[in-house]
Amino acid sequence: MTATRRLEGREQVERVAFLIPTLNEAPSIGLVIESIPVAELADNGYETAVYVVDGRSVDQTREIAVQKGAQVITEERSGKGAAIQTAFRAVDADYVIVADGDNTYPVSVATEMLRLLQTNDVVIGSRLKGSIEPGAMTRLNVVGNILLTSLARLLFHVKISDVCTGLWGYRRAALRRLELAADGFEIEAEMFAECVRKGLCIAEIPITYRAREDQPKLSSLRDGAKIGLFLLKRRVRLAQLNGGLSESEKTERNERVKLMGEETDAGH
Ligand SMILES: Nc1nc2c(ncn2[C@@H]2O[C@H](COP(=O)(O)OP(=O)(O)O)[C@@H](O)[C@H]2O)c(=O)[nH]1
Ligand SMILES: [Mg+2]
Repeated sequence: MTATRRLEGREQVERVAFLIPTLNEAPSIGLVIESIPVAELADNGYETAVYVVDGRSVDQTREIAVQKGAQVITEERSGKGAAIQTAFRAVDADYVIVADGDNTYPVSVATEMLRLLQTNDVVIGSRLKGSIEPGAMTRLNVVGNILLTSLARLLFHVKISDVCTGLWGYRRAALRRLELAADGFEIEAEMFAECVRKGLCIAEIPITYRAREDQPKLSSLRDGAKIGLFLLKRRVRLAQLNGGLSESEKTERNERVKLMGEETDAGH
């Protein structure tokens, strides 16, 4: 899977690591790994490594992951956030893509994500700017996601369109700047709040969200409320650090989020 990438006249290998948190995802983990566009990435000069960050799965998740060529990292503490933090510490790559293991997110867009990461620090796959397959999300979850995203925009003055997405891509330097502590499903809200706090530039790709085969671990009301409260707390902490924002600072923040197709001139 070694490839070279021509950068500024030099041949250079760049590595992309996929991190997939799993808890009993045997029906889907194989499909997720298979749909990573390894050959397309190699054509574009990227070497790919896949890490499945497994909680205490009691099904065949780990065995299937190994069969499909992934490395398995075990995080015995429960929670998606704990798994992601452990993986961020364990893995060193030029780019890191995080995607759920239930095959609801299209990891096939990875090449496009990497293109956007040439001029942005972070890229997310946006379901709310893209589409949601029939049956992929309950009405309650659609409303919850819209409400949490509106809350995030209102509190942080950043035009994000899907704060709870499970598809994130990072440049190495951006990832290293995040200080994360959330163990559960608040992890996306925390990654977002940290991106804002560190002034990182976020690009968005509209994606199609697919239905999962079985039941999610997330409880809509309990986890939704926790995520909302988490955003509020992080906003208060940011206000304590920064004081109030001027109108020009609010505009500047909003301009840090770019939807694919818009001009991305963040420059690095
Ligand atoms: N390692 C680990 N992964 C988890 C845990 N809870 C959920 N996940 C994974 O996190 C991803 C998102 O979980 P899911 O239940 O689909 O939540 P939703 O998509 O936000 O409704 C899936 O790949 C899960 O397998 C956990 O406690 N540990
Ligand atoms: Mg899911």
